[in-house]
Amino acid sequence: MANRKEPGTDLEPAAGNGLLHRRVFLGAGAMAGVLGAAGMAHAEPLTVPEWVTKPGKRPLPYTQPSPFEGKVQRTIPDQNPLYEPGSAAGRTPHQFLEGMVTPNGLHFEVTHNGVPDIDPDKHLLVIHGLVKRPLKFTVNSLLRYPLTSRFHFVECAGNSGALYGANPVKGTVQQLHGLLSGAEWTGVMLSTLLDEAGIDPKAQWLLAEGGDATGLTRSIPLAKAMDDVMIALYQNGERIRPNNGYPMRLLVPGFQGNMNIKWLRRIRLTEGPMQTRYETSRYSLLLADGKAAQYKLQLDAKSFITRPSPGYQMQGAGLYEISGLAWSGNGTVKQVEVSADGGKSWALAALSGPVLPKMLTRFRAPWKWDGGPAVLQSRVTDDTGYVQPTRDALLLARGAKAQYHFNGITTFQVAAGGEVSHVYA
Ligand SMILES: Nc1nc2c(c(=O)[nH]1)N[C@H]1C(S)=C(S)[C@@H](COP(=O)(O)O)O[C@H]1N2
Ligand SMILES: [Mo]
Repeated sequence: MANRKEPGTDLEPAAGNGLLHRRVFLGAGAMAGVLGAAGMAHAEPLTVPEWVTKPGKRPLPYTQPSPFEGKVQRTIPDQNPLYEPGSAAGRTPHQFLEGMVTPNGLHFEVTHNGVPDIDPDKHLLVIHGLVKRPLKFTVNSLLRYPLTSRFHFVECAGNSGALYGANPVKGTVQQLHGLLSGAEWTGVMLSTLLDEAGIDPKAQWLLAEGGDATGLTRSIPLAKAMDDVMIALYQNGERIRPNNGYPMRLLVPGFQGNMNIKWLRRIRLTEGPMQTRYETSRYSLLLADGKAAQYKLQLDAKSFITRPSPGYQMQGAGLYEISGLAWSGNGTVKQVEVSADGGKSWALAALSGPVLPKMLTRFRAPWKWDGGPAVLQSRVTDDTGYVQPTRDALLLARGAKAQYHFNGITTFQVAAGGEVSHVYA
């Protein structure tokens, strides 16, 4: 380095209110200065903790997280009496997680009529409608096809819907944005099976149906199905869990979570969309004039900070790492900016790779908190050039009736005492 400074002084400002250049993450010399900010001086002899003095426990056949991590749980609200029995949402605790992959036990869940108890040996998937040869598959016959593994997020179109509300919800990122998870999915590309069935040239859409009590059905454009839709059998290396669609689910990367049909039992090729309940009265974007936007299926780029976030208590002025998630249903995260002064100035965050299309991307930014009030925001730009809008801009464009697809900027206020809360900018 040409103009080398003493460790600890190499903290170049990148934006207002203490945001530092992401360069501090690169290079050992610079890191030494950064680590010095949080490391505690050590002088006394090392003591022997109790657990070092005796043999530990025998291993378990299927392990669980440490009991000391007991607070890291999905939140499951009580049954809403207005909805079908078994209707439930489980939200991912992003405030406690790191990296880009959600552990299977913490993957969010939206289930409209309970989780069916499916015997994989009795489950059938049928492909019919506008095809030359209707086909049926068992789990075992599907497993004989070439498998593909891809990392993709799933996000409910209702995720973050509370941010359309007039008053900011005083909640954690789990409450605000927990209907979102990311995983490595392995399965058979739907195009492989459709090619085998032989597509009738009249087919432009397909209907996918779930094998649960609600028989959830959604229409999917055939072009999307032929592009990157997968029949997923594995989630992060193990068979998909019952609540996420065991033994097989549809994965429709970047599109509304609701289209990722769990417990998939039927695909019917059609000329047009079928206007099912879940694409008309629900999960459609209601415009200001009361009409629904037809087929806004892709989820636009979005990001939020996971740390520090509400529930997190700052431990005094000094160096912190801001960490968060960014993603786009339209492509790949190009850049993430963070602000500590409510959007007046922005610093580029470092993207912690791999940065993959239609997958969560972890971003990080160094921040020297001066102990005073700060207003934290993140803003993603994807590779289509789309920039995440402010909440005000989104509300203006969407009108007063919108419920779904909220992707505006989230704002967290850090009070002088170090308490973090969700606010509107
Ligand atoms: N068959 C069926 N598929 C379904 C659902 C359902 O209730 N039944 N819920 C949908 C909704 S609304 C969402 S957001 C996603 C959530 O996927 P996950 O539960 O694996 O996170 O599954 C979708 N697929
Ligand atoms: Mo959903």
